[in-house]
Amino acid sequence: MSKILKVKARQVFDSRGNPTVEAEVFSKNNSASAICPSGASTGTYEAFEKRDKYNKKYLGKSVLSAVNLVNTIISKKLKGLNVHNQEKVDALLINLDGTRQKTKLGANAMLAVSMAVKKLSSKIKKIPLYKNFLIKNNFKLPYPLMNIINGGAHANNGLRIQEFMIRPDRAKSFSDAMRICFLVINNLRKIIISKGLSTSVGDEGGFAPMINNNNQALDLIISAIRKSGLVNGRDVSICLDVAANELFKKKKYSIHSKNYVTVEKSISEYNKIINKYKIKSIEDPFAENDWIAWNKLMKSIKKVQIVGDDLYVTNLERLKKGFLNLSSNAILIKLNQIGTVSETLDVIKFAKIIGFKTIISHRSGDTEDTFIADLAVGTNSNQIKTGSLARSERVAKYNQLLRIEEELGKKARMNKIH
Ligand code: 2PG
Ligand code: MG
Repeated sequence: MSKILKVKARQVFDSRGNPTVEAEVFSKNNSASAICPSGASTGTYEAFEKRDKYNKKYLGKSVLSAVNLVNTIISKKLKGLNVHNQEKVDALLINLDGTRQKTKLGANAMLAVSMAVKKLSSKIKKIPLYKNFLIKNNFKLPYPLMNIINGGAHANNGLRIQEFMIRPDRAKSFSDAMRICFLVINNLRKIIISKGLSTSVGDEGGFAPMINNNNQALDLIISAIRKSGLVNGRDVSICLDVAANELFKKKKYSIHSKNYVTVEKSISEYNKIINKYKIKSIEDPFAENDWIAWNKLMKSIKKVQIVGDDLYVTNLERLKKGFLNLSSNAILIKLNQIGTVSETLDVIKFAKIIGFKTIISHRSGDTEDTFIADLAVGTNSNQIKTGSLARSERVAKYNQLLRIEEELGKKARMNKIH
C-alpha cells in the first residue's frame, strides 16, 4: 500500500487563457499532477466549476478558492489513504463536498485531485496510465472525431453548428487515422485559401472561416475529402456537434438557419443534411431538457450515431433516463462534467452494458494534460473527440495515442465504429 502524504494545488491557465486548477498528489517517493479542463457551451446539469466570482483582479475567473480548498481540507482528509484505492479517494471527496452538483468544493478542485491520484497510482505501479483503468488486455484505439471547422460558441463566425468533424472510418490503425485527417485538413486549408477566406482557427483548432451557413461549411468539407482522393461516407464520415442548448428558445430551434422553427421542421432539415452529406454522427441535436425531441429524432432516423453530451453530462442518472426514453445511442464522456474519475468510469461501464458507444472528450478550454487519451484506450472507448491537428493542447492527446499505439506494437487494434 502506498499512502497519500499530501495534496498541493496551484492556479495555472487553460488554452483560452483562463485560470484553472492543477493538483499535485504526493506519496513517499513519488508525485503526479493533473489539470482540470473547462467548457464554454456547458450543460445546466454539469458539476459546478468553482471560480472566484468577486475577485476583480481576474475578472471573476480565478480559481484561488478552489486551490485553497485542495491545499487545506482536501489535503488533510486524503492524507493516509491508499493511492491505489481510487473509489475510496473519490468517495471521500464526494462525501466531503456533500452537495448534488459539487458546489461546495467545486468539481474543478475535485477532478484535478482525482485524476492526479490515478496518475500517481500508475506511476507507483510502474504501468502506463491506460493500463490502470477498466481494461487489462486487448486494448483498442479509438477513432478520432477530428474537429475541422469551428462555429457556435467556439468561434465568432456566426456558424450555427458548433463543431464540424471528420472520422476516418476505414483507417486500419491509429497512425493511419491521423494521416487521413492530416490529408483532409491540409486540403481543406488550400480550399479555404482559394476562396479568399481566413484559415485562422477556433478554440478547438478547427478552421473558423467567416461563413455563416452550415451547408457552406459542409460543402467545403466534402471538397476537401474529395481533393484527398477519399470517398465521403465510406473512407471518411462527417460528424457534427450541434450544441443545440445554444440554439433553443421557446420550444423552437435555430439550428439550420437564424430562424427559430419547430422540432418537426428541425428533424426534417436534419434528414436533408444527413442524406445529402452522408452524416454519420450528430451530438446534442436538441436541448438538454427536450427529451421528447431526442426521442422523435431517434425514431425518425436509422444508422446515425446520436450522441448525448449536455443531455447526459456524464451523469449516471441522466444516462439511465436517456436509455429508458430512447434518446440516443451514444454518450460523450467528459470527466469534469461529473467531477471524479470513479463516477466517470461508472458511467462508461453502464453505457457499455446498455450498448451505447462511448466517446471520450476534451473541453473547449483544455490543457497540456493528456489524461483523456489514456482513458479512451483504458476503457476501450470507440471514439475520442479532442479537436483538430492544431493547437498543442489538442495535438498532445493525439500524440499520446500515437505513443500508446507504438507501445502496444503488434497488439494494437482499432476499435469498432459500428
Ligand atoms: C462540446 C465541448 C467540447 P465545451 O460541446 O462537446 O467540444 O465543448 O467544452 O465548450 O462544452
Ligand atoms: Mg458537445
